Amino acid sequence: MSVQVYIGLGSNLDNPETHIYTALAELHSLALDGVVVSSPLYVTSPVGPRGQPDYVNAVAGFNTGLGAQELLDEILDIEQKHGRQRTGNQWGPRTLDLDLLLYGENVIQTEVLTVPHPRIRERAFVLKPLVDIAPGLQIPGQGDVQDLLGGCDQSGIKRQVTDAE
Ligand code: A4P
Ligand code: MG
Repeated sequence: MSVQVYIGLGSNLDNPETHIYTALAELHSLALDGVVVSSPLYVTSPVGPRGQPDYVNAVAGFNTGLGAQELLDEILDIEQKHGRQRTGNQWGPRTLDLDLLLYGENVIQTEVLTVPHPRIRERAFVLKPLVDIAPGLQIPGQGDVQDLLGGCDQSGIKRQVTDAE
């Protein structure tokens, strides 16, 4: 079995760029062929409580042989390795957030897992990097990623400029 999956990465604490690059490397162990396609990094204005630092966001795509629940468990483990603390502050600052955005074309609703991720369509910080690596992708029940991005406010989304550029 091989399923194409997409993971959203976000960080706004404790050197976010390093958390994102390290997490992208860690995702390789979950990919069937070890290949992970990653978007550019974006610096994004926080959605949620004010007064928190800007985020760094990216999206990764790969094929996996893991089931959806196994994959969720693995990404929650990676979050823990990055010192993620759940403070109960919804949408509050975090060292690393990994969201399972899409698991093939599956629609999944269990007590602990909702796929597609419930807030994809409202979030330019997810849609913009997703369009970069998967233009034309259809989100089950919601439509084309590019159309969804066109309906979002993209003003708070800036490409991260790295030393290499
Ligand atoms: N869970 C259910 N479905 C999923 C899924 N598809 N992927 C459950 C991942 N987890 C899923 O997650 C709580 C539980 O959700 C997990 O244990 C899992 O069983 P969490 O990471 O503790 O919760 P959270 O991330 O704080 O909440 P939520 O509502 O998922 O937050 P979001 O939607 O991820 O938003 N602003 C910018 N600019 N950039 C950001 O990245 N992120 C957030 C968090 C807020 N504002 C942001 C950003
Ligand atoms: Mg989350």
